Amino acid sequence: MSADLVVVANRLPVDRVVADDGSTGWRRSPGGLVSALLPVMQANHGAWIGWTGGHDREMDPFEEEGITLVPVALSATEVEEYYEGFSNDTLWPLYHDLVAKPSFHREWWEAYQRVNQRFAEKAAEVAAQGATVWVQDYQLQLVPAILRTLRPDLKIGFYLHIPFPPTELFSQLPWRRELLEGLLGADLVGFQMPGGAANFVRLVKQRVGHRTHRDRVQLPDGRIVRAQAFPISIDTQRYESLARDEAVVSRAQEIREQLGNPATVFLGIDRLDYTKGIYARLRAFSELIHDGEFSVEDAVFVQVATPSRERVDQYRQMRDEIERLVGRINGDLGRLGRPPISYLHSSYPIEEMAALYRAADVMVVTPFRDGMNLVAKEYVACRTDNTGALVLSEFAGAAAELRQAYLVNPYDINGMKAQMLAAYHASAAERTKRMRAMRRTISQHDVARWASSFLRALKAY
Ligand code: GDG
Repeated sequence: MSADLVVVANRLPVDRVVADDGSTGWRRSPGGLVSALLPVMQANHGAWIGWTGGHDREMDPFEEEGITLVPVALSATEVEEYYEGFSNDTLWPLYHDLVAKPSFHREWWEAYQRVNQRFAEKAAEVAAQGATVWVQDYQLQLVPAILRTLRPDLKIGFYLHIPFPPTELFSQLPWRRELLEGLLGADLVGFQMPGGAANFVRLVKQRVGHRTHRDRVQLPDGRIVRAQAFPISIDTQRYESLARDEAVVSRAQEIREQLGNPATVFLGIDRLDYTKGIYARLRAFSELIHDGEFSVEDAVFVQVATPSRERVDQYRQMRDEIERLVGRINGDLGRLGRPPISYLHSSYPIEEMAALYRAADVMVVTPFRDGMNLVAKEYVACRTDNTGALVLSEFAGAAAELRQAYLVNPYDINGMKAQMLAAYHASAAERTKRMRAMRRTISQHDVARWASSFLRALKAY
């Protein structure tokens, strides 16, 4: 097999499904990355290398959605050490400003190296002569350098979906130099924000000792690596047309009725993750009721918390803390049939997500640190009538583009309360003015444009 465009990601773009008769098949995973990349991959004899999500035996490549899928097998121990361990309990907290304390374990690092080697070998096997390989995200930062050694003929791009931390934080990592050298195997290293790219270049100079100039790193062998920002986005049109769909419109109406037709519906939708600031935001909302700013008849908060990484300890603890808080708030401030917070620990089809976005007057997105945050952009895309208000953390990448949101510092509960209240009281004209401007931004910057601008920059190299 020889593919001209190869994507290497932790997960394949499909999920295994079991039918009623017990037979198994594959279904395309939800998410913008998959729908943005599929058309380019279909047009370029594409191959996608990734883990299936289970504890697998070796599996042969197969065709699905017009591209070749190449499964990578992970043992149960590797899932524990490479994925839950090094990726999600070392790198994830370290790259998100130490919102939680990262664990450093030498066995996890060894598994991370081993698994990265396996992904790189697969890519070397399936890529055609001179092909383009695009490696995705923090789980695979060693792949570019391993792949370059195996296949110097390839064009290699890397994209980091999460923030790249400041030098002082990154430097805690016992394997900091190896990770930087791993990334330097790429021709182009893409980040969400210019700040991440600048952090990377500074670290390379400091820790690896290469010469750098602006967004360029000069390697001793003459090769140049560029580090640039490519802020990711969503399939804007898809969300707009979903939001206009009749079934979605009437479901949005029904959601408001089920909530008891309050004047204002606040909404939060997040993976249940400690970076997302769910606890502080619910506390801020409850204090507004407690302070008498509005009552449970006036406003309710719907919080969807999608289950995530449930085998990692810190996630279990955080879930307990949030659920205790919700219970306390509803117990203290609720009335019969009127809990101030409707908390849903569940995931939903995209149509239900669009209905929730349509049903919400104020969307509250308050991560302590977030590479981009697509939920904020999806909300804006679904407000096709220019209504609604967005409360958004300054520390989400999305804040650089969605300047007309009610921006907050999620560490400042009083500041957050003030902005939630400003969004609550804003006139229809004020909300429309802000929403219209944000909608213009995301209609011009969608995920297809993100993918094509990265690939164009890589090819132009
Ligand atoms: C990482 C970075 C960066 C959530 N619950 C359901 C559901 N979702 C969808 C949302 C959204 C996506 O998941 C979450 O994306 P975010 O960007 O908000 O956050 P992360 O998962 O942390 O993503 C982030 C992103 O990568 C892309 O580069 O923006 O900063 O952390 O699309 O809609 N979708 C469905 N049901 C759910 O219950 N269908």
